[in-house]
Amino acid sequence: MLLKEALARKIKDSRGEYTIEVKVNNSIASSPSGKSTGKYETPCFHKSLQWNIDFINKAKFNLEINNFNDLNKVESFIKKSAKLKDAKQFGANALFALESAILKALAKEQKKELWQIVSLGKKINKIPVPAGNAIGGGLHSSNKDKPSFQEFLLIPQGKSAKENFKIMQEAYKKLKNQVKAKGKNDEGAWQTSLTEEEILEVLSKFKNIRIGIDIAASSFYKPEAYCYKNKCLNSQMQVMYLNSLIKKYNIFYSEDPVQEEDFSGFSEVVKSSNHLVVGDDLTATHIDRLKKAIRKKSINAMIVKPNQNGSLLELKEIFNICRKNNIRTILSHRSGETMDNALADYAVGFGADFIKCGISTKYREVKLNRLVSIEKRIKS
Ligand code: 2PG
Ligand code: MG
Repeated sequence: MLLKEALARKIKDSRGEYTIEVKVNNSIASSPSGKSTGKYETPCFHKSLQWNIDFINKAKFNLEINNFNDLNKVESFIKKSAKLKDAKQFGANALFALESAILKALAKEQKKELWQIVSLGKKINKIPVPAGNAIGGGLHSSNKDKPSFQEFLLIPQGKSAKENFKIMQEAYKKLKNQVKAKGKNDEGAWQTSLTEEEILEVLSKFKNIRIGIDIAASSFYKPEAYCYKNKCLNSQMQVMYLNSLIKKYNIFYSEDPVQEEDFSGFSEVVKSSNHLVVGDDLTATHIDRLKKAIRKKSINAMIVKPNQNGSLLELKEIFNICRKNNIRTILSHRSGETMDNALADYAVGFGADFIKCGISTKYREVKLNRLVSIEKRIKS
């Protein structure tokens, strides 16, 4: 495929904030945006959203793109023409939307699916398991008496993506009354006044569902202490408190249990439990942070967010490093989402173990539906 030009424009995300959409030939891709953003995330845009839009609209690419690895040419072009040391300085949202639109156009031209382009034709042998946010607190929720933990995730144990989607949806519906829901939050998860323990108590009654939590601990870490509604805990107490919850409620997955600078605190959680200890703000989808977390044995699972990095080539490398080091991978949406469903293609194509993309609202359902249709295609 000869990539001549791309068209960029601004669109609104699910939170009503502006983000970037890029069109290559007739293929469209866009980037989401986060609210509980990690300190180490790549900035979304270079100088501003408008600067990136103007740059893309004026660029004369003239690049021959025939497979996933040819994104190298795109990144070199950007570095040279925007005079950057690293393509990521272009801004993660802008780079991701551009690369994603290029791959979608390539897929269309080669009459393939996006996930086939991403996997470079390798045989796909697994469909990622969804981890769906059902109940929310922290920065994503607006009710005053919300829990401090940001997300309570349902990790279904069905035999297929289709069954898993159904299990999550049914549980999500039941939860509305069980947690006395006060509307939905940014990710379509129920808002509630119940405490962390009361929510875990409810979740532990479901069969076929394992419990995940995104503590997003940096968001309530006031210098030196984790401050909840009714208590402040130092780092050691935070680890002890979490370990007691993990044990009592048989928690399968905990994301960002301590704040994003605390590699040793993460290691303590890994040492003292045998569940998935997931880095998100800690690792911020960056290779160097991942390598440090591996050296320090801080995690055994990692969140990968395309727009926390921007480069799909680096994302591929991250998946390779994780595989070699036995780190489970979770490809994740953001709290501000678009209708782009490519997250499912990337999760399948890169071979992610899990996909975190919510349960409810059209922005989340579109990704789960895409996962189900990819599964159907692979099985047929
Ligand atoms: C997270 C994400 C997605 P945000 O912390 O894992 O759920 O939130 O997009 O606000 O960073
Ligand atoms: Mg997180």
